[in-house]
Amino acid sequence: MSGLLITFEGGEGAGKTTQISGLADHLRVRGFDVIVTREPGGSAGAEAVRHVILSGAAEAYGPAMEALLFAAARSDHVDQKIRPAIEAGQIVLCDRFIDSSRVYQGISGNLDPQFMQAVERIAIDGTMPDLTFILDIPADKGLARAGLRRGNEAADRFEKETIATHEARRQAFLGIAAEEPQRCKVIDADRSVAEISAEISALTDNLLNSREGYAHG
Ligand code: Z5A
Repeated sequence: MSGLLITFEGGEGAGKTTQISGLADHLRVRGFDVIVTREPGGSAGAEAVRHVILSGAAEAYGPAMEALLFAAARSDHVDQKIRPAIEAGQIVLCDRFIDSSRVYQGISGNLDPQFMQAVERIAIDGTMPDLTFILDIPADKGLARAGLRRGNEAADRFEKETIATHEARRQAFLGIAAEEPQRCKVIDADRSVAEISAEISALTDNLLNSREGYAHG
């Protein structure tokens, strides 16, 4: 039986990492074999590229360069980790994936949609998420959470951008969800961790129950 790919998307501090951990626990209790991973990164080659991108070292070379670096990292991650796990029947929970590139590079970077589609196609080579949770929160609230967690550490390449940029990205994520309602579920992330977890677990259970062979883990 083939596994599943479930991705988590949204702005900074939306709670993706927190919710992935909660869903992993829920699914493991149900008896599923779960792996948790993230982008950029998740495989040795992709983690090497992660540092280059998040340090801001590539920023000066423009959004197309960054889009290609994210795609290179994603290609390695899909080949080395995600696709083998799905083929082995595991449920892969991934913190950010294609929608982050569509929003941060494609829309914020104002890149040609055809360029972005071509790059995405090469990077994932047919490995699309089965389900995507878009954690939606006003940008100022998400940034405040991310700031609290970061403490005295410096903001990264993306965190230091303006509230207006973050809010535009929020709208871009909602736009993707409106275009792909079957795959993307918008989750109100401005609630307690427990409330959000309960909704995400229920939606995931619905998907699993609808797939033959998954009903009992
Ligand atoms: N990027 C890109 O441009 N293109 C791409 O293709 C990809 C990525 C894949 C990765 O940064 C950056 O790369 C990202 C986009 C860009 N931009 N930035 N920055 P990262 O991996 O370092 O960080 P992130 O993905 O942005 O994570 P995050 O937003 O900073 O955090 P989060 O995972 O969404 O949230 P969290 O760690 O679960 O929670 C944050 C804090 O809030 C933490 O202290 C929690 O305890 C707290 N929290 C969580 N939930 C709640 C609730 N419900 N109430 C109150 N407090 C909460």
